Amino acid sequence: WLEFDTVKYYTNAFIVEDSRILLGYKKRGFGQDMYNGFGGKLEPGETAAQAAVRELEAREEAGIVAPLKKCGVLYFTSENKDHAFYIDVFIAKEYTGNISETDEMRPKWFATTAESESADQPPIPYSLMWEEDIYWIPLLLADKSFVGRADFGADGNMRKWWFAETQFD
Ligand code: 6OG
Repeated sequence: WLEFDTVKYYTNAFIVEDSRILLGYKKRGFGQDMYNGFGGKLEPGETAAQAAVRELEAREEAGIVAPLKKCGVLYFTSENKDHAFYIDVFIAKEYTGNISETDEMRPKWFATTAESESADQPPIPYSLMWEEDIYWIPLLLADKSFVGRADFGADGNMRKWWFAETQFD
């Protein structure tokens, strides 16, 4: 059983179109060399929705403007961390702006249907993503809302997890 003094609050945003999803290859920091959505830690005085917009719009990450809707709540613990992670997940089904690489993230589109796969647009690379993503990304793609929790051991592997569909509004 793990106890944590602090929970750090993060956002994670995904752009999902009819047959593709935008992910970013993280070039540095936490989750380096893995694909993920675009997000980060809330700043003091900020709401999660504001932080999610800032992470996209302020060009800190992929330089994108998109109408975001909250679609998930995730909670993670790790035996290697002295804090737990609380993450609000956001989805946008359209965007404006040029998707561009930054110091932190290299964006790339992935196919969400077999028909839309191509050399440029491979299937979602679950083996290069956080281990629990495969449990909730399918709900995100199906336009469902979800909550879930995963607990990671000191070896970095997931020990226990639980994910469920829910409704926010
Ligand atoms: P920065 O350190 O870049 O914010 N994050 C996770 N995302 C997934 N899919 N699975 C996890 O399982 C995660 N733990 C953290 C939250 C880190 C970014 O990584 C996300 C943020 O979007 C353990 O500022």
